[in-house]
Amino acid sequence: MKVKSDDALIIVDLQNDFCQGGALPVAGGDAIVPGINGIVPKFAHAVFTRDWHPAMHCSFSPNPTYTDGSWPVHCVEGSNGAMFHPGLHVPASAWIVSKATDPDREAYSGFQGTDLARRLSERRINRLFVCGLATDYCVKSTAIDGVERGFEVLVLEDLCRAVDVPPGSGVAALEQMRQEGARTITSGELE
Ligand code: VGL
Ligand code: ZN
Repeated sequence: MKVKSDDALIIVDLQNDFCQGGALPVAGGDAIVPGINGIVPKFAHAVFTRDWHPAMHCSFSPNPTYTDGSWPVHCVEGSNGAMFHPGLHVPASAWIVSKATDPDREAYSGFQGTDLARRLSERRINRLFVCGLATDYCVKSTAIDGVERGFEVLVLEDLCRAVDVPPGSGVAALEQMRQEGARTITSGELE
């Protein structure tokens, strides 16, 4: 599959807190970094989203269950945990989208409460290739939101990892994305 000039790559939340040693580690999160670095140069447009919470975010709990939307404190704006993984190559031309910045509102999708949609249409983007963390939360939500907003969405299955609580939610998320109209592909299919 050829990458075209009106395609955008969306790299979701490849941040320290979602990787090994972080506050909310996603198993295998670090392992997708080299693969992502390998495909970023194929795209004329690369969007890096980041979870960017205020210190008192509504999703934070001292006893998080994960499944009810409560999480340990993570990705506090400006903190080391909120920084992109140190191995991730973020080009100077990359565009960074901060989300879930409102203390009272959760936002898993990169479109929610951001100018992502407007900027994609300004640049006449038609297809979105989505990868990153986590498959069952922010990747899923961003991909489905993209479909609903009229984009053709392709999820790079091998370059995503899931929280997977409860177990199986990663696989279920991929299935749900397909049902909602996204395609799942692997990075090896990209020319
Ligand atoms: C995410 C849980 C809480 C994600 C963000 O990036 O998938 N998951 N906040
Ligand atoms: Zn979060």
